[in-house]
Amino acid sequence: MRPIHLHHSALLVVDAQRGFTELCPGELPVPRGLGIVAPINALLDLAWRRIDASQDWHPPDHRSFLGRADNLYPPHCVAGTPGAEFLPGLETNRFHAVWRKGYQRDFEAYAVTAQHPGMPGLYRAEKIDTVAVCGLATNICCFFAARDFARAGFRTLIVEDASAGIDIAAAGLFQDQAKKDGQALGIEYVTVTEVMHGSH
Ligand code: VGL
Ligand code: ZN
Repeated sequence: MRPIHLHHSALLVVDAQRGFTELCPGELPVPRGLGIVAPINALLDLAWRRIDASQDWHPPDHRSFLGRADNLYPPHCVAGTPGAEFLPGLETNRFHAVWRKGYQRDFEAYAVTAQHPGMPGLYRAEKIDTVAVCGLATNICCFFAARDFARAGFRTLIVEDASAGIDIAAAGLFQDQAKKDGQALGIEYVTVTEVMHGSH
């Protein structure tokens, strides 16, 4: 991995929420979702120029929910409920900003950049050229955010062992396909160890 200059880099922690883990089995549990807490905390220790987090934050009748327009997922990460809270043990005090998304009933926002399209411009204005993405789910909300930053011209990495993925056949979202698409876009798939030893 080419070295990362932390002074010009942002860490983006995507949807590290209880509703995407076995803590909320009726929501949208991602296998090994709880296993990402320690690796994300290790990343949070580094001297990133910015640390942003996204938070899936749905109304109770969001279009993605079963029985609604998209009919894809059980209700998950409903605003103000336990499933919407960040993972226990996650060092959320390290977050500089939390970007909520998916809060409009009729608008799905897998990518935080779909809900907040000004983010790449903000990063550019702050002289950030590199974005490291981690969280849940690797092949869905992490992937789509990473894709948007890569398309906007940022060096973009997905830290795989600080993320966990899930295949959702009904939505046509698969882990191996997302990684192929990501690599074709130039997204670098890296490990926490590589970031820790390859950044300054
Ligand atoms: C996500 C499906 C629905 C995610 C969010 O964070 O990957 N996936 N809402
Ligand atoms: Zn959602």
